[in-house]
Formats: sequence, structure tokens, C-alpha cells
Amino acid sequence: MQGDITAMSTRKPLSDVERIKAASRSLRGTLGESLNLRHTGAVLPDDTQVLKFHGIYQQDDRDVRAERQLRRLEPQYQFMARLRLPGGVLDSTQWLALGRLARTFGNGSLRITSRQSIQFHGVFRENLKPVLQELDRALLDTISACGDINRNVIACSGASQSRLHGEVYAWAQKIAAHLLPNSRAYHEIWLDGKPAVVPEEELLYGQTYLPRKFKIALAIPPSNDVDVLAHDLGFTAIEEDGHLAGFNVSTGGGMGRSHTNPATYARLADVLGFCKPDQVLAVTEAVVTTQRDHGDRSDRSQARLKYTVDRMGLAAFRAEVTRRAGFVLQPARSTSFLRSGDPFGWTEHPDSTASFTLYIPGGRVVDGQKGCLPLSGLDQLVAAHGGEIRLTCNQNLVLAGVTAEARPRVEEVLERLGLDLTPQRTPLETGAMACVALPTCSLAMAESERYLPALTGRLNTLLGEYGLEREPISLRITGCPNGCARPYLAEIGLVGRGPGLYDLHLGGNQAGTRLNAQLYTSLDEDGLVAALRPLLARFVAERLVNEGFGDFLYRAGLTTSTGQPEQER
Ligand code: SRM
Ligand code: SF4
Repeated sequence: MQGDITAMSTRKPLSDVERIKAASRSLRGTLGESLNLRHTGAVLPDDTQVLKFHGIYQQDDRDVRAERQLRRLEPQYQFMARLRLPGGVLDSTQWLALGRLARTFGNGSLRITSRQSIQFHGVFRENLKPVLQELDRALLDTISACGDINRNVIACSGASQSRLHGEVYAWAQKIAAHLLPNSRAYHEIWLDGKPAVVPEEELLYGQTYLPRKFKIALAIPPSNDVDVLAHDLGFTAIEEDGHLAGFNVSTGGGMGRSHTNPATYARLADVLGFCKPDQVLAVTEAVVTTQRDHGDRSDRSQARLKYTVDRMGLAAFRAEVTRRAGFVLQPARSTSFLRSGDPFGWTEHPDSTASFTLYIPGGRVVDGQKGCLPLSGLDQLVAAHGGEIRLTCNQNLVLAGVTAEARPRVEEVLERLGLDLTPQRTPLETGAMACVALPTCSLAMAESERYLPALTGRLNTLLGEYGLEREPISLRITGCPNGCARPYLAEIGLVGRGPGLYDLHLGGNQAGTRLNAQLYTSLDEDGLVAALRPLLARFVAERLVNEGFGDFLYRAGLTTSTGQPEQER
């Protein structure tokens, strides 16, 4: 199916990353050499791009960057490794192995991500191999967790043990497996596998893979915990008689934008139509290869599928996908989303098991850090459960299918260690998401994860003034406009501009189906409170029964959404 790279991508010079991919010998690059460099803790420059395809980012500790520069030392190079974890599911033994690895080779923390995966931070180069080898022993890997390729396929983590969840999760796994690269580079470099005949044929991707990252999500209405419309490709499950009838297929969503390039924007996906389960892989392949052949390979800021869709026009894009898939999608089925947040606490299931959704502040699990859930405590909880764990796209964790036998043990650990923080926290806090940002993210312009507790503290006080402290208002903050916590879908979205300064975006909804709009720029905390105060006052005075803050702002014309109008998707 690989073919015609369009004139679009050949007319302009290819971006440097395209050169690196082409020369990488199926994602090997010069990693063998990089891992043995003596004079630096970094890898060779081109290998920083190749590493991403192996789920690894080169970073440096930005907290000590200036001080090291003064001392004429190179940056404190360290690496972040991200798991490939389709559907966010792992078992208790795997979780415990991750904890051991974080303590031995990382900075002692595990970070649950907004795509229901786990990141290790602070891994030094010499420890990468042991980490990946231990992961392999735990039947885990980091293949394609980053890079210009399909990333971790996410799926509704809904606490329900329903048959539908099982079916949708199985599709997440099938899609993820179908889109794995053929390259054996990962096994060769990290797991000391036998050298393969290089380059391996990449029938689906070709030797330069995709123009940019590619993300897929599977939702189960009424929960939109995956924010399905923020994805390059989305599948919304349609249920009939308790079974999966098929999916509404959506394409062209994405959050990333830049403060300085007006040609970049957040975009909600368009719904293309309905497919039956046995058509999922064909549709997936059609969309992926359309992007492979029509995506912009010269300007990386224009390379995501959302720009391809807009450049081609939706009708032409749909026609191309239809041609490649070999069938016409049926009209989309009617469905709607109610919420994107997680239901915390216990949920009982008909099969006499139960699930417990645990709030993880900022997604960070680490010992000895105020406000964070302790890793050692969570280890005890997971050991008491001994079963399946599901990570959520809101950076939380579900103990799934807790048996009647295990439940008293789980409850005892929860109680003894005080791990359930929801009773002491407001809905604003438990529903909030922050991206990692400083000190590890090289792109951060402002604090995010580390600022979240202070920010929610101040906003709690403000909400309290209006009697709104129990109001569920979605708050998402990122340290830059790339949108890693999907802030453009939140009722209150804060996007970093500079140290202590944020743009304020307002008017998303609880269901995650409407883009918010940027109303203020470069606000400090006092400015933020001053901007929100009159809006909250009007909300309290003028809201309809059960109307959410974002919906009110939108209805009252206090924000002009930059996205498509809300609709049933
Ligand atoms: Fe992200 C880059 C962290 C989800 C859009 N993201 C980064 C990097 C790797 C910075 C870098 O390139 O050097 C960040 C590493 C920080 C660190 O120290 O750990 C980073 N992104 C994250 C995570 C960990 C945020 C979190 O707090 O949970 C999420 C990891 C998800 C995962 O497990 O795979 C994460 N990133 C997202 C999402 C949300 C999503 O996918 O649902 C988005 C917006 C959706 C989208 O892709 O449109 C997102 N990240 C970006 C972008 C902008 C992409 C774009 O199209 O412009 C970048 C920068 C880039 O790619 O050039 C980026
Ligand atoms: Fe880094 Fe920006 Fe993503 Fe936050 S949103 S993790 S600052 S790239």
C-alpha cells in the first residue's frame, strides 16, 4: 500500500528529521556508538530523534541548568522513558516491577501520563539498557511510545467490567499491534537481540515512517475520558444489545499549537462515518497511509494529520480514505458524551467484583513529596489487590476487578495509609490535569505539574467566595502551548507563556467536545483571579439549573469558541 509521496511534500525541502529517519537504517541510527560515548552523558545529535522511536527522550534537569553552565559543566543529561501500554492496562506484578525500576534507575517517581501510560524520569544513559531489559522481563516495552509513528493507543478505562469494555480494549490492542514497526532495532539495541538484515521492510510506514506523531483513541460513550476528538484518529464505540456494533470514526483532531505561529491551531476531529468492527483495521490503515503520503514532510509545524485534512479539504480526505479502505463508511450513528473526567471511588459490577478509581494528584507517584501519592503506599495497595490495573487518560489509576476476597485487604491499605484523597479535595482538584513541564520538559515556558497544588489552592478560595467549592469545573494547565494536558478542551485552560504567566482559555465543556477560546494572555496569578471573578459572579447569578461553568460562558456569549459548535458526535 506504500506509495506516491505527493508533490506537496517533494516541492519543498524535506525537514531535517526526514533526513535522520531515512538514514537511520530502520531506527538504529548510531545508537550503538551513542551508548558508549565517554565524554558526555548525552547521545549524538541525530540519535536524539531516533531514540524517540524507542520511547525515549533526551532531557536535562532544568533546575540545575544555569548553575551547571556557570560551572562550565554540560547540562545534567538524563532520559525519560515512556511505556507503550495499549489501553493503559497492566497487572499488579508489572506495576511493582515499575516501582523497583524507578527507584533503582530513575528519579524514584512514576508519572502516569495523559495518554494512560507511565513515564520514568531521570534515567542516566548507562541505565537505559538495564531499564528496557527489566521492562522486557516484565513483558513491557517502550517501542513507538514517541516519534513519528503511531503512539500509545488509548481506550476508555471506564471502571465497568462490561463485555463492551473488553471488546473495545481488545481493539485497542489489535490496532496497536497492527501499527507496530517491523524494525527489530529495539530488540537488537536494548535487548541484545540477533542483528537483523537491515533495513527491514516497513510495508505500512515506509523507511521514513510518518510525517509526525500519530495518535489513536477509542471511546465508550457516555464517557469521553480519552478526549476522542483530540485525536488524529478516533473510534467511538456504538453498543447494541450489550455488544459492540461498531465505531463512529473521527479524524483530524489535535491540540498542539504555538504562541508565535498563527498557522498552528488546536482542532476537533471530524466524524467520517460508522464502521463495523471487522473494518477497523482497514480504516486505520487507510487513514494512516493517507497521512503518510499526503502529510507535510517539510514543515513540522504543519505535519500533523489535522493540517493534512484542512489542506486537502474534508471531502477529498474522506474520498481518499474511502479509496484506500475499499468501502464506504456508513452514516455515523447517534451517540453523545456526558463527561471526560473519572468516577472516583468504588464501582460495583454484576460479576460481584468491584473497581476502585484512585485520584493521583498531578499523575505523580513518589515517596516523600508533599501532596503526592507515595509510591511505597501505592505498591502496598496494588499488592493487596493483586489484579488488573488500568491507568486513565486523566492521569489516575483504577484497581479493576477487585474480588470479594481481596476487597477487605484493599480497603484496609487505603484506610491505613490514607491513600484516598478525594474526601479532602474539591472536584476542581480531583478533576484537574497538569502536564509535566519543569524541570524535565525542554519545551516548558512555565511551571505546570509543580504549580498545580498552589493554583488549585488559590482557585478553591476564589470558588468558595461564590459558594462554588463543590462545583465540578474542569481545569487543565500546561507549561507551553503544545497542549499535553489537552487544555483547549477544559472549562478553564491555562497555557504557559513565561515564568509565572499563563494565557487563559475558557468555555470548554465537561464532555470534552468543545474547544475553549483564549480570552486573556500573559496573566499572573492575581490577574487570573481578577479575570475569573466577574465571570464566576455572573455564573452564580445567571446559570440555568445544572448548567456547567463552560456551558454558561458559551451560552452567555462570554467566550467565542474557536472550534466547531458543539454537536452530537
Ligand atoms: Fe506531549 C512534546 C509530555 C501528551 C502534544 N510532550 C512532549 C515532550 C516529549 C517534550 C519534548 O518534545 O521534548 C514532553 C515530555 C515532558 C516530560 O518531561 O515528561 C511531553 N505529552 C507529555 C505527557 C507526559 C504529558 C503529561 O503530563 O501527561 C503526555 C504523554 C502521553 C503519552 O503517554 O504518550 C503527553 N502531548 C500529549 C498530548 C495529549 C494527548 O495526546 O492526548 C498532546 C496533545 C494532543 C496532540 O498531540 O495534538 C501532546 N507533546 C505535544 C506536542 C505538540 C504536538 C503538535 O502537534 O504540535 C509536543 C511537541 C512536539 O511534538 O513537537 C509534545
Ligand atoms: Fe512540555 Fe509543553 Fe507538553 Fe507541558 S505542554 S509537557 S510544557 S511540551
